[in-house]
Amino acid sequence: MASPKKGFYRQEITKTVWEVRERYRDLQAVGSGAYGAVCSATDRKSGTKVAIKKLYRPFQSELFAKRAYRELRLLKHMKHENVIGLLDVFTPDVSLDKFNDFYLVMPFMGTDLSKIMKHEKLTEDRIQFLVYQILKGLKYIHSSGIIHRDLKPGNLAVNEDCELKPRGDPYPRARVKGGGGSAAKSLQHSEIWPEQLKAQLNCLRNSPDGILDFGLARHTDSEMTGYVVTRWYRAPEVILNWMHYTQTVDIWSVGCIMAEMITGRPLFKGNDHLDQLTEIMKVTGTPTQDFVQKLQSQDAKNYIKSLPKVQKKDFAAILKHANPLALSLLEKMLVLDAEKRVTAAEALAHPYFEAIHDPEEENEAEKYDDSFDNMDLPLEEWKRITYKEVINFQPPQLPESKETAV
Ligand code: N61
Repeated sequence: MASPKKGFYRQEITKTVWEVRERYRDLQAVGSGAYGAVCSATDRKSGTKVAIKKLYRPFQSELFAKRAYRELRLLKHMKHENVIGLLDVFTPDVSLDKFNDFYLVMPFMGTDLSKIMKHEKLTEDRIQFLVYQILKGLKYIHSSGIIHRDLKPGNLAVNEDCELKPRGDPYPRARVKGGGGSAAKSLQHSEIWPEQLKAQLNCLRNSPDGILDFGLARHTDSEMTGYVVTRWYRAPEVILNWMHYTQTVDIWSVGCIMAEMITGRPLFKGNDHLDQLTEIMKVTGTPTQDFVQKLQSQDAKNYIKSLPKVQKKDFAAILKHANPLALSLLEKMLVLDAEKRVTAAEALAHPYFEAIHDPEEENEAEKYDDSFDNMDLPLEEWKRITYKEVINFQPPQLPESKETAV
């Protein structure tokens, strides 16, 4: 094996060779899955903790290569504080001819919403703040033309920024006392712990045994079958393949996540696809005639028409003691008819967020060109365009104060 490229070093981590830039130190395995592995590391240049993803043999087939290219392009496009983005991408290979591996560097996210919800009951003001940030991230993603499709608590990283942690206290969040949830408290809270509350949308898949799987691989049918978290946050039109879906599938997921933040329990825990639809309709009521007409599938139409009629329930009856403005927002997100659901941009302007809503923070993205998604290119072509993207990557500007000499 040739010696490492200048400025790179080599080490073995869980039976794989990692060859990374010298600025990244203290690599530690965080998880691995079918498509890659992730390590945490310290970035000596910025002094921050980062996550480095190494894709598993990205050019072993056209399919793997396309998936790798897609993840790189998506992550490169995302430049928003509530959406996972790229700090760096590099290859230890010296030329296109030798190009076989590349590494993606992202800000390290310490935990995710599913873990947080397991351990503690979220206070009213944290719920408001987190949902606001999720919606900001979603407005940004949607404005670029991308649909997330798989939003769930395990896909919402919550940053525990070490720099803001008071010394000697590993769990500063636990010290945040909440309660009543007045608007004034929300503001106070966000001023004290802005980073701890930062939610970021990503595509991290965390299976029950802690094995991570990432990226764009679609869930398999078996992963979506039975009593499984992977399906509980899915919009009804996705679960049952009712129609071509739109961006508001993600709004449905946010509604489910928000309800769970309030009660501490998943809202629609179906045992299987149809049971889940029954659970959903116990809340939304069986659909109206004009909705049934919109369905593309005749089978779906017949099935829905055959269901016993159920009245819509008031969210106040399901989520007792919840803030009336939170209920009003939920009523607008958890609408069976996708065309009638609020958009992320509309939801941000809802009175529930009045105290923290800042239109200047709610920016939009440039359009994302996904035309390659419908292309079948030869392996060498995927490799060439991926290499080009790696080489022409421009790192985000670091704040002056954080830059330290290596
Ligand atoms: O999140 C991704 N990939 C990703 C994100 C997205 C959108 C949200 C823009 C839609 N699409 N894709 C493909 N990858 C990823 C996530 C987590 C991860 C590695 C890669 O591992 C960690 C990241 C940070 N901290 C700890 C682990």
